[in-house]
Amino acid sequence: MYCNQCEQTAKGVACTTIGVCGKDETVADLQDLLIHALTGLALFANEGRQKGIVDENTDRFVMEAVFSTLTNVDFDPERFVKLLEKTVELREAMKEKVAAAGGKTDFDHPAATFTPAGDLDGMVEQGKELNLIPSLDSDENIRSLKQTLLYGLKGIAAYADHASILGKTDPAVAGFMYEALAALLAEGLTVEQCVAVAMKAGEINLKTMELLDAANTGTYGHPVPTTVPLGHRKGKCILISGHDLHDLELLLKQTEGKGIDIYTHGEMLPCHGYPELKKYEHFYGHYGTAWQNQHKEFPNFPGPVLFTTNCIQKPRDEYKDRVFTTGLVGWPGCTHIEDKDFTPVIEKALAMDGWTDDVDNGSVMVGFARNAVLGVADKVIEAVKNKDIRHFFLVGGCDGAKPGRDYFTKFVEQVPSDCVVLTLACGKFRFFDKDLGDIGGIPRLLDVGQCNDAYSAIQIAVALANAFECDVNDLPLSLIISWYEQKAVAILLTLLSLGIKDIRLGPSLPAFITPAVLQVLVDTFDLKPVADNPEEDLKAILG
Ligand code: SF4
Ligand code: SF3
Repeated sequence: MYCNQCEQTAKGVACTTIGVCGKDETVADLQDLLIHALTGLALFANEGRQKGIVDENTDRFVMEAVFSTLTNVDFDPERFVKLLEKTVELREAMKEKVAAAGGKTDFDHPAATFTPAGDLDGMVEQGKELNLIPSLDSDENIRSLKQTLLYGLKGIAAYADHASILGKTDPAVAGFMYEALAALLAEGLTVEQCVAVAMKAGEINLKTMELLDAANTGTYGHPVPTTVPLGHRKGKCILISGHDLHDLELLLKQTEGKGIDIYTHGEMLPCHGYPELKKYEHFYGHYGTAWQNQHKEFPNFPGPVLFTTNCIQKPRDEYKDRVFTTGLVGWPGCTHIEDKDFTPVIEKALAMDGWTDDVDNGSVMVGFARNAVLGVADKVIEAVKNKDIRHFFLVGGCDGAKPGRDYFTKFVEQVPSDCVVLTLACGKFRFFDKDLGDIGGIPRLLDVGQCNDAYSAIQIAVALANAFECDVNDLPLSLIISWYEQKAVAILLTLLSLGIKDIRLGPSLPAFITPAVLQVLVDTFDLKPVADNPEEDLKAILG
């Protein structure tokens, strides 16, 4: 195996024997083989697009399959076998349609004719032989850019999948997915060509996140500022993790009147702000922090845990029997709920003790997405004009286990009192419970939402730029981004495609970026790694 798609990759180079995330060689080889098979399908689907062929089932399947290879989503080898078989089945069906429409079908790349072995072991062998990442290109810089593109595509697939679950799709997104997957197979690309496709990925990701925003707010209303208890109350309980709002709604409906309280974990925290979710009386509070702490936190939660998407870690034996998965997330040996009937989770909750006391651990505020923030835009603009607010910092992105991530905690702690911090995604758990007070009634810490709500943060920045009649880069706004998995890569590409400069990225730069590619990013976008300490960055930004 050779995987370096996430920030915690072994030795800052690549995981080659076992993933730091727990992904073993079997799953790594199957995931690589799946990407290979999908590039083959993409050759035909991309050609099909030129002939006006749009197959919604294929579009949806490809998003699910690509999303399944994102870090900390699916660790179950059997599911990859099925995805591989289905990919080739859909490829052959697409090939027939393309042929019937008079399109090109004689692609000579091996991905176009790939046949999976008859069993899991055979497929693992094929994945090993393929050696996907090293084989992407012989030129290390082109390979680096192709990896950037591939990982950005994984992020796009995640957002597209979330949006389509709530009925929002755009054929242009899948069309680009095919074009870009096919581009991974192209030989002789230049750096400029690769950068251009990566920038287009950023644009398409913005479109995809806009779809997801419309899906979430259209279904559940615009988030409103909401206080969320961090303690618990006596009673049976279920913890829900991941990012999927629809799964949460189904769980809330299925547990109504059963005497079970629902608690959010990780990226589900912002769900408390949605009117159509917060209306449930048994949707009680939030438990725990970011994904990397689940080994410490889950043993102490007296109920089952339902995972809806990333980030799952290998469940410890002491709680494995009460971890359930649904949707694309999977861990071998954990009960997977395919049909969204959460009865096994409910039965588990009823069989367990639940909380036996009431504990007040304080609370946090969520719900400062674009509608809420722009609803008080006048106040914000006036505060900036009066110099009550000097600067905005967007401190957000993924969390992770690296010790260097305390940079983000210290950064927020040291932000001067006349500055506002916007945050989103699970990186917020480094400081989410800090009381930063307010500036003239505007809270100094505003939780915009999940990583899935990056669109909302971008819209806030664009609206401020419009109000001040300036470019986003001329706003008193700085982006301090923490990354871990590939949704962050997609968001970064979006920010770059919007021409946003001077982003500080940490805790370390991606292992898949070569020095030459980094130089292109520095020269074009002033992208920089976070400094060793926040004082240095704050001084550089605020002068
Ligand atoms: Fe390693 Fe990250 Fe790949 Fe897991 S996803 S194998 S930790 S690089
Ligand atoms: Fe976090 Fe996995 Fe990226 Fe959604 S939950 S931001 S890491």
